[in-house]
Amino acid sequence: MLFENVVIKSVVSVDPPNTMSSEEVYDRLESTFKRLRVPGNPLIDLAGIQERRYWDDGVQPSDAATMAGRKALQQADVDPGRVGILINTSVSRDFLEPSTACLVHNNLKLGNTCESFDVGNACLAFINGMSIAGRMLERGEIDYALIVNGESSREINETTIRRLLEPSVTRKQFKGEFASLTLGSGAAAMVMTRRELEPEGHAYKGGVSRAATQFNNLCRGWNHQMWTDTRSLLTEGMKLANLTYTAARTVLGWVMHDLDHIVIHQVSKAHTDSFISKFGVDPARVYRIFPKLGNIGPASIPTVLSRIVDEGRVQRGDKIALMGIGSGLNCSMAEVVW
Ligand code: MYA
Repeated sequence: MLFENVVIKSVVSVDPPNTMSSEEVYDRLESTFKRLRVPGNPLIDLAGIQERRYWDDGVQPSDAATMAGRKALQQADVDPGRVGILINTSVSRDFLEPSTACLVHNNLKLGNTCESFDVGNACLAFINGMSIAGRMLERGEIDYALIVNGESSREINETTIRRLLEPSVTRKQFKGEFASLTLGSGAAAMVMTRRELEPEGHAYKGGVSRAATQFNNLCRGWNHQMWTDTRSLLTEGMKLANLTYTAARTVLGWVMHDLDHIVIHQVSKAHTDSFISKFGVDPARVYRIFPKLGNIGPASIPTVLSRIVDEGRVQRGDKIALMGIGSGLNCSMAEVVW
């Protein structure tokens, strides 16, 4: 769906304070790497992930999402009482119920007229959250929307390392669980509103989505374990991205070289290089956070957006493509004009 009256007021990210390097992961798994004759350190050499970050003990996904939400509201200078919808988009969650959004809503002291809920769609949920909020704003149902995300990967990183240390682990199992070692923690948030309330806001034009749910078995995760068919995911993900881009060309009128910044979901070096070569993109327009943060799921797109803005890379009027893809498979592409 396309929007004429929806703008972004602020976009922020919060990095966890602690670091786990891929050298450390290698050292802890050295016996398995050697026994399975894995050459080098694939986390660095193939995935391009040097480190990932994690929160202090006891910090829950809702706490991380709250930190980001508070920062976004402060940066937007918006009274929390005017927020009409809070959408939490985290894969990680404190409980099965209540929703993580309820916890964030209470932490931020949002009003009793502010609706809140979680949207779950693997790594794509933040863009889905923006799209839902955009529809409500465009219709004039609400004044301000807050989209939040808080991911915590420590538990799955640790349980995967412990499991892969078992002497019975085969090469097949190692490959199937490799992606879990690329996951990292992070948090991000965005305040969106209507153009008439914030004429200086940055236009969110909306976008297009495509699905290929016949591939819902390529990456399946639980709290303690995730299994991924990395090769098929890359192949089928790239095909779906191509299909979605074709729709974006028609609906949004995109021409790749007219896009000033291409903000893609951050998976790995293999995925980013493959995307750049298949789509013929100028690599300088594709900012990368995966080397330092790993794959932080839905937080990755708003985190990249906040980084390029904070580092002064974005000029007023720049065209920014947001390209998200999530296990399942679903893909969305949306445009922001800064
Ligand atoms: S789900 C999370 C997805 N995350 C990952 O897949 C983790 C990161 N993966 C990678 O970096 C690559 O897939 C790797 C393979 C490097 C693993 N374990 O030609 P190949 C080795 C360990 O098949 P590639 C999500 O985010 C092995 O030595 N090592 O390699 C949702 C092998 O040699 P051999 C492995 O497929 C969205 C060598 O690599 C593994 O190019 C995702 C070459 O093998 C393994 N599993 O890379 C959507 N596999 O075979 C994706 C191979 O001789 C679409 N090796 O042993 C992305 C679209 C981009 C963004 C677009 C936005 C719209």
